[in-house]
Amino acid sequence: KFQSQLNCAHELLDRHVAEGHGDRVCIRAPGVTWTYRELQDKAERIANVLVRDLGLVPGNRVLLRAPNNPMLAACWFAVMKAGGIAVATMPLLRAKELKTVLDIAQCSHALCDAALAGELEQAARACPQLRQVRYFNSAEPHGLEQAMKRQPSGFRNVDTAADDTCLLGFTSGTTGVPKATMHFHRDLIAVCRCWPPHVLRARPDDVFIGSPPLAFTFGLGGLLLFPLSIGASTVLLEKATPPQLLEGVRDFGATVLFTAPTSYRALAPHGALLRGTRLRKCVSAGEALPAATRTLWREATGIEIIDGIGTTELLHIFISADEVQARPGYTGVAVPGYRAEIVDDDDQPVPPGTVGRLRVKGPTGCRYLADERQASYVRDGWNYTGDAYEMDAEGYFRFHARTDDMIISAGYNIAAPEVEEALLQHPAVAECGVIGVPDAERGQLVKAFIVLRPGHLGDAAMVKALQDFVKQAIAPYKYPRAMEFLDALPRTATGKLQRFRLKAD
Ligand code: 3SK
Repeated sequence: KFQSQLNCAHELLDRHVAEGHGDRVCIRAPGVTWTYRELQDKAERIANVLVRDLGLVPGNRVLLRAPNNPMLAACWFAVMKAGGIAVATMPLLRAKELKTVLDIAQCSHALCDAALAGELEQAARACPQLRQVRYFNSAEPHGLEQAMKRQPSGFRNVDTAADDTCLLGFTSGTTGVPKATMHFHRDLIAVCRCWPPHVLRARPDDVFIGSPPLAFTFGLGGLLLFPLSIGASTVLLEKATPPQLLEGVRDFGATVLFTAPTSYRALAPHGALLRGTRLRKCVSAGEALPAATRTLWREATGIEIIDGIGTTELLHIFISADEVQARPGYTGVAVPGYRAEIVDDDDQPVPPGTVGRLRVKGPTGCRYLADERQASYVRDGWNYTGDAYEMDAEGYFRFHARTDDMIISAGYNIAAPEVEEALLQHPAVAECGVIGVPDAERGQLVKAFIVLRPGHLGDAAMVKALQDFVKQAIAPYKYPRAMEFLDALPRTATGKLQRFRLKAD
């Protein structure tokens, strides 16, 4: 059987050096600037450590654990070059969660930032398959940097097939049971050739920055694959809270920002500070972008957000709209290269304007590693994302809910995010999450969990004010009949609201 050969490290990194752009700035972080040649040099030394010192053979799985920093990027490329499979993990994972990942992925090697050693050491004791662990960003004699010094620069990339797996992306989903999604070398190149050139349209002189971890495929694409695929530069911040992002955009002259709606909302009051900076493109994904947040951001900064929806299963964004196409309340249209449809419960396409299940087909797709949920995610070549959407006659897609976030109350279908969006327009509301709770009379009752902005009180008067507000904003039957005030909402490490935890409480 003919197999085309492709190693994504060549396309994303080595090619730039070979084409004479080795001196271009590739990665920046506070106190660090690496050119493309420097990143290649580090990645090749690490690849040599992996193969010569640690006995890695192609196909071995390597757990990567670090906040977003240059050494994490170098380790990631080293694994690609050596023909390994990168298993990137969220920095906040605890030992128990790490053990689950190590077991599902059957990792034989791990490269970990020394600052995050504790939980990995604990997990490793219960994972005999994990044979080799090395720590970086430390001066200790057995650290990765010391081992790199003993290795030559220069490494002949393993001649991987285009459809060899190179990445296991973990998705906790909203249910909390993790699944590993397998991606090939060619998938990583495919996502660089679909959304970025058609929607983002960045340039080699762009400077990317953002908050999503490289362990989340939204962050991997936005902060590593996409900038490097066009020879641009990326800023990796270990901590990217809203104030740190603001500072980062200004200090590094960032031009392209990737973050989530919650972060745009928190940044918006300081948006005026971004006027006069080089920032020109702002991308939102990870959860639905409320129309109110889009407006808030445009008014504060003058920049129209590029919204998009992707999934870890499909690797990156497949529905999106650029600044000109953007329509408030709509995610956008199918990204060139992908097809998207709305179907009913029998998998039959529905007419425009009808809410149904979103299914998507394209150059990337879901391949769960040994997980029976594959059969329900992929049917007849279509990926069923688990989102309820509607498409209008012009092919614009409007998000309604996760299919399991639909609340059915007294016969009405109520999309939790729609109620959340209405609540978020009230000046006292900082964050909110809406779920359906069992109710004898109505089947389900709409319940809102609310985090108030400082200076507001969660008393009976506030409940009434918010209920009246929602009744004015959307169909009155959708108003939250139950309400609870919290200090914070449960979110995943990537910032997604965990409605299942609100349901469990
Ligand atoms: O959640 C999303 O919208 C997303 C976007 C890009 C890549 C991955 C994901 C999950």
